[in-house]
Amino acid sequence: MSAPVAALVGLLSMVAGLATGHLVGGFISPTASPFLAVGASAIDLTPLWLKDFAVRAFGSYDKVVLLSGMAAVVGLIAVVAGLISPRSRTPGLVLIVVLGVIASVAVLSRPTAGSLDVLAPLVALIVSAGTFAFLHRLGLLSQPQTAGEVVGMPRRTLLAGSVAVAAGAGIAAAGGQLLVGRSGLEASRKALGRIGPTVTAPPIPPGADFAADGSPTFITRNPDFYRVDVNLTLPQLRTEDWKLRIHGMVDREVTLNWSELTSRPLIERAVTMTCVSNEVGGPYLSTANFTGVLLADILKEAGMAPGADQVYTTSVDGWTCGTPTATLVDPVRQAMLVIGMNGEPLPIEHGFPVRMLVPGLYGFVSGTKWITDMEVTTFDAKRAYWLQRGWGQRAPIKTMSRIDSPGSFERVSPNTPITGVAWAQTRGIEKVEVRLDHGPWRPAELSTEVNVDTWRMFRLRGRWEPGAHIAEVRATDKTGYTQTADRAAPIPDGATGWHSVQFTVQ
Ligand SMILES: Nc1nc2c(c(=O)[nH]1)N[C@H]1C(S)=C(S)[C@@H](COP(=O)(O)O)O[C@H]1N2
Ligand SMILES: [Mo]
Repeated sequence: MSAPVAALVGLLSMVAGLATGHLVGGFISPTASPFLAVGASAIDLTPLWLKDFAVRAFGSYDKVVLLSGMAAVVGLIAVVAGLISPRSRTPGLVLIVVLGVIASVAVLSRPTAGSLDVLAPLVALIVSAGTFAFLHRLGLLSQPQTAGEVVGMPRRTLLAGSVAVAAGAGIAAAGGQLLVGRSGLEASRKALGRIGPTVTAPPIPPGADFAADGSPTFITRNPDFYRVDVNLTLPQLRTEDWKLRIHGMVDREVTLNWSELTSRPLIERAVTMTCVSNEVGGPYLSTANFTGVLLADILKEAGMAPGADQVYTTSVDGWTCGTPTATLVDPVRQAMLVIGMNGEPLPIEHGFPVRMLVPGLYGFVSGTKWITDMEVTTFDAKRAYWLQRGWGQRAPIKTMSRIDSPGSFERVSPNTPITGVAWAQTRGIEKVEVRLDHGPWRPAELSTEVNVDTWRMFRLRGRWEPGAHIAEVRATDKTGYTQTADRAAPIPDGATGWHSVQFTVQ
């Protein structure tokens, strides 16, 4: 058959298979979807330099980019499957079987995989192969028998067959997508109602931000809170099924279920979380009132052995994180197992039903979402997910600051204040200075401090000359340390350097 027809046959068969697999995955578990499972495996296998490049180039769109890239690669292979089968369908079928096996391995190697999950890639394989055989036959029949002769009927049949396959695939994919994002878990999360702590956080004072002048609001709304994780699909973990096992170098193992955890004293605290991947001036930091149980109390009950220096935590989907034991029992820092965020149950994308939070540490060494396992161990014995991929072992949050207004290359009026945020969790912000056009540093006004584990806003008022300007900012924390101009990349343990913004006064 002709190349375009062969390519179409290959492409449609692949789409039909993947869409049906996605639908079956929707019924079993999102990670059973062959397409999503291959994507998730790709994330885990991506070499560091590529991951780094993807985050830098595409920011939080890296997952969309990954899925589109995968679609392009799979599409290309599908076209090849068609092109290598101009007469016999065998070469194409062999290629489809190879892909089916790869998808099955990807599905079964997901940490949360159940044995039923393999049904999704199997169905995908059968549908793909069946569609290929069917369309291939129609394709052959529709070809001119001898030069110049066109066979009318079968060509129309090929067209009808193709349209039917495409429509069926579309419906299956859409159905799968609906099921993958099904609202069952969201409903049971909502049913928990407001999370009422035993000890509520003090109200946020009115002077805690300069939002009216362009700083972020002190509390970040849950939907606006930055999100960073390696997940293509969100773990669907119900409170009834949640359990946390604390074991390893302990005097006695402790296992907690949801009601055991939530019947303990619940404290609420405002904390600013930060991601180590945040570039100078970047968006990966947010603040919320977090409600949870003090980890120090739970770890005291378990009794940690003196030689233990790492608490190695695992989420339900197998992501791991290593946290220094000392930071978890520090009475000042108040590390928590978090169940509530701004009065609501933890949103699913932020770790529902339970996550870890350690003020002062970047999220990758402290913020385990969907947490189910806690092993008391040593840094020598176990290496966590990001440590295996070149990031640091111990990562306290660095003293940093960011200008939020004026925005980059914004045109503003002469009396526009320069505002932004500074953060130095556990130490607190002492001073923020701003300078214009490399002139002298000028102390900025600071917002009311809420606690040392949260960000603090700054504002510099003035009348700026018309024309182009560059503003720079640097913060000093309460230990007396002032940010230096030395630029460091986020990897391995956090970016450094002054944030600067160019703007024009009209
Ligand atoms: N299970 C799991 N927990 C995780 C991650 C992850 O990929 N998987 N990412 C961590 C990182 S790098 C950060 S910065 C914080 C971000 O938390 P947030 O998405 O709630 O802001 O979660 C941490 N916890
Ligand atoms: Mo992070």
